[in-house]
Amino acid sequence: MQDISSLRNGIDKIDDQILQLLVNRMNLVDEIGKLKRNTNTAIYHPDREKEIIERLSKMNTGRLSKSAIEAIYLEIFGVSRNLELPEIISFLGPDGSFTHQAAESRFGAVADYISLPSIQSVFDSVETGRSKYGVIPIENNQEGMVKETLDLLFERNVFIISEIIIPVNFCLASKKGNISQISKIYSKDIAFNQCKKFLQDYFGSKNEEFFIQVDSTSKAAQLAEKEEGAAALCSHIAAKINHLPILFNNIQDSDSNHTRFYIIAKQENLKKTDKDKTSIAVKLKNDDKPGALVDLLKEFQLKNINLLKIESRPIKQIYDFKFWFFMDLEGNILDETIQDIIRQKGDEIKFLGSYMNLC
Ligand code: PRE
Repeated sequence: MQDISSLRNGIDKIDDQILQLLVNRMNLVDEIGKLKRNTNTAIYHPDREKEIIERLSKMNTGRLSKSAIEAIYLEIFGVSRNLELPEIISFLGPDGSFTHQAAESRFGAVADYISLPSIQSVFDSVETGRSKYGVIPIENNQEGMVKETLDLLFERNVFIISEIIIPVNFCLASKKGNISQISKIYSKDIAFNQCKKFLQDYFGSKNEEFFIQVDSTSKAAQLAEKEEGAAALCSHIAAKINHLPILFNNIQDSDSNHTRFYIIAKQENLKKTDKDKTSIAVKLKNDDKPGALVDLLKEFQLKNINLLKIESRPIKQIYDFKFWFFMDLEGNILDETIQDIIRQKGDEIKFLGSYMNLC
C-alpha cells in the first residue's frame, strides 16, 4: 500500500492538470461571453447547463454520482457566468430562507446575491434591472400555489426562465430549552400550514396570537433570536445562521414535502429542450357567455397540447369579481401549435415563459 505522502503527491499532480483544464475552459467561456455581450444575449442558459450535466453523467464516472457531478459543475457554471458578466441574483430572504437555498442550488456559491424582504421586492428588483434574475417560491406539493407570486406574474412584466425543486424540512428552534417556556412562534403562513400536526400535538391549546405570521421563515428565525421566549418554525440553515438551538427536527406533516421555485428575468428564455412547459395567464374575453373556457380548452385539445395545470385567481385591479387563469401547457413557445394559439388568442393570453419541465 502507498503511504499518504505519495498519495498526496499523486493528488497534487492531478490538481495541477484540473486547474490547467479549468483555465482552458474559462478561456473558451470568456470567448462565449464576448459573443453574448456583443449580441446582447442572455448569459445564463439553464438548458445548456442541464445538457452538460446529463452528458457527463452518462459517461463512465466511477465513484462520481450524478449529484456529485451536478454539484461540481454548478459551481463551475457559477464561476463561468461571473466571468462572462457578473450578474446579481435577488431572492426572497433573509439569508437562510428556503428560497436562498434554492437559489444557491442553481447559481452556486460564488454568485452575487441580494436578499430581499418580500416576493414583490424581488419582482421590483428584476423589473427595474437592479438584479438580472430573481428567485421566488411558486408552489408547495402539500399546500399548493403561492398566491402572491401568481398575482405578480399576472401584473408585472417579467418572464419565468426556469424552475427549481427542493425538499423542504422544518425545525422548531428557540433559545428556550423547554417548550413550556415558549411564549410565541414566528413563521410564514405556508410553514405553519405544513406543520399542522406537530403544532396541534404540542401547542394545540394555544390561541391564535401565539402563532405570528411573518414574510419568511428566516425572518422568523431572526426575530426568535432577538426576543425572549420566542421560537421559529424555520429551516436548519436559518436556525444555524441565527444561532438558535433546534428543539425538534423534521416536524413537517409529510416527508415528501417539496417546494418549487421560479427563476424570473426581464428577458424570456428562447431555447427548446425535449421536456418543456409553457406558463400563460388567461383573461377570457367572452366570460359572460357559456363555454368561454371550454372553447379555449378545446383549442388545446385540437392542437394536441396537454394542459398540465389550471388555477383561477381574482383580478385585483377591478372590483367586478372577475378572474384570470394561470395555466401550464406541455411544450415550448417555439412550438408551432403553442404559437398558433397565442397568435389566435393574443388579446386573451399573456405569455409568462417557456422553460424545462422538472416536475
Ligand atoms: C456555460 C456558462 C453559462 C451558461 O449558463 C451555460 C454554459 C458553461 O460554463 O458551460 C458557457 C456558456 O456561456 C454557454 O454555453 O452559453
